[in-house]
Formats: sequence, C-alpha cells, structure tokens
Amino acid sequence: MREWVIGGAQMGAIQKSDRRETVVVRMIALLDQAAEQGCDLVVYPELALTTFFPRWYMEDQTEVDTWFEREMPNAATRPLFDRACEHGIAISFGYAELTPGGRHFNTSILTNRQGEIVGKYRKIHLPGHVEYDTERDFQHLEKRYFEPGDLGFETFDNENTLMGMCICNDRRWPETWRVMGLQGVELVLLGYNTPAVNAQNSDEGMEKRLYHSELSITSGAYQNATWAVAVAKAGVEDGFPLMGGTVIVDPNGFVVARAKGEGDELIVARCDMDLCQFGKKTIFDFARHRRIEHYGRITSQTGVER
Ligand code: CDT
Repeated sequence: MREWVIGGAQMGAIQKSDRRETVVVRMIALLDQAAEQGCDLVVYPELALTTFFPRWYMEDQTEVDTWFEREMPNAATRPLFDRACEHGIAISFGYAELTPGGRHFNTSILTNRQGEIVGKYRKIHLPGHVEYDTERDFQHLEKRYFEPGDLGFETFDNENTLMGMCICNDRRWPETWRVMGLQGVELVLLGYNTPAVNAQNSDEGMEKRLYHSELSITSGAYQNATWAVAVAKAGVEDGFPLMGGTVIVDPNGFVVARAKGEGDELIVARCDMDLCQFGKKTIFDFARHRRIEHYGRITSQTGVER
C-alpha cells in the first residue's frame, strides 16, 4: 500500500491513579474516530498507557515494575488490538517494557492492519538523570528506570511501505533520522511526553519548546525525504503540564496536519509514500552526494573535543 490515511492520536493527560483499562477505552474511542475518517494507521504517544511516571522518584523496584508491561498485547491492551484488527487499522504506541530477562525499556511497537506486531523499537536517547535532583523544578528519571534500547533504528516493511520508529528525545538527534534515512525509510512514527516548561530553566516556556520539537521533526523529515508522524501526550498530569504539538509532516518538511489543543484529539492526513521519491532521488540521493570520508567523528566520538 503506497497511500496511507494516517491518524495522529494525541492523548490528553493520564493521571497517576488512572488504570490502564480506562486509558485503553480512550485509545479505542480515538481509533473509532479514525475508522470513521478512513484511517489505515493510527499513531499514539510514548508511554501511552500510563502517566509519565519518570517524573516520580521511586526506590522500590517492585513499585517501579508496576508501571511496566510484561507482555504485549496483554489483558489491558487486548481490546485495543482487537478493535484495530476489526477496523483493519495498523497501530503504533509506546509503553514501558519489562522483558522476561528482567530488562527495562521505553518501547514502541508497530502492527500491521491485522493487529499483528511487525516492528519494535526501544528508545535509545534517554534524557534526564539517575538520582533525585534537588536543582530541578521536577524530576525526569528516564535514565534511572530504563536502559538504552538495544535494537537500533530498524525499519519495517508494512504492506510495501518502509516504516521506522523513534521515541520523544530521539527526534532531536539527526543521527536518529539519518540511520533510518540510510535504509530508505518512508514513514517515521514517534510519540512523545515533553514537559511544557524546562525543569532547569523556568523561563523557557511552551512556545520555544513547541518550536524546537517541530523544528526537529520537520528537518528530520526533509533531510531524509520521509513522512513523519509525531504524537504528544499532552495536558496537565498530576499538576505537571506536558505540551501538545502533534503533527504530520510531509517529505518536504511541511506540516500537513497539526493538533489544536492539549486533550485527546485525532489529526488526519492522506499520505502518499511515493512523494518521498523526488527528494530521495535528487538533493538527498545519499549514494551520490554523501561524503562519509569526512563523517568519522559521528561514530568515533561522543562528546565535544575542541
Ligand atoms: N520523554 C522525553 O524524552 N522527553 C524529553 C524531555 C527532555 S527534558 C529532560 C524530550 O526531549 O522531549
């Protein structure tokens, strides 16, 4: 399939006390709307099933593990998979994954239109910190609760369209996009939970943060001639505001659909994957124009060396 009607299913706040089953009811409501609008694929946010729990400092690993899913689908999410399959809609969403071997990842999955998982991604760029930080207005403990993903930035053939995933902070890194671009990616799916204010600089408000988010996504899409769907979990979670800004971006870097609010909201666009071809064959024809002899530092060096 080369033309996909895609839904970006922005989700409003999920409170700490909300049960997964309640959240899944909301996800299904968005899916039903998407079906009415003819969607073939619906994308949900990062950690879509729970509140953004890395803002809470926890020492008890048993408590931490209550935020994780041991299998996917599971009892709470099975109704979402079933409804997606009934509608013939592929879905992608994020959740905290606890593997049988006891490893913890911030994960996204992708299904085909039959509800079968055809792709998995584990977040690689984990922002934040490991220990409680008294200098911040609020905590961001992803580095405490997750280990960096071990699956790389793979791409997946979903009905003749090459799809890739990344998660939230990954969108800010050009390497994320280029590694998928080098595989010929045509559609990048990503969810995010981005605080509306900077925990380390309260002067940095939502306007700048929305701009940086959109700048990262539009440039990643343009420079790799790919569609991108970026979906927020937004709204005020237990007193902490998350920004919206869900967008669908075309392979020229233009926003073709954008969410207006910060609640549950579906945005929709018809996306022709063949639109990627022009950029991939001309200005971003990597085989003709890249100069890898000058890119060694990208993989041999992590921090700045003056
Ligand atoms: N979830 C996530 O990755 N959020 C980050 C916030 C970074 S601030 C520590 C983001 O890049 O949006």
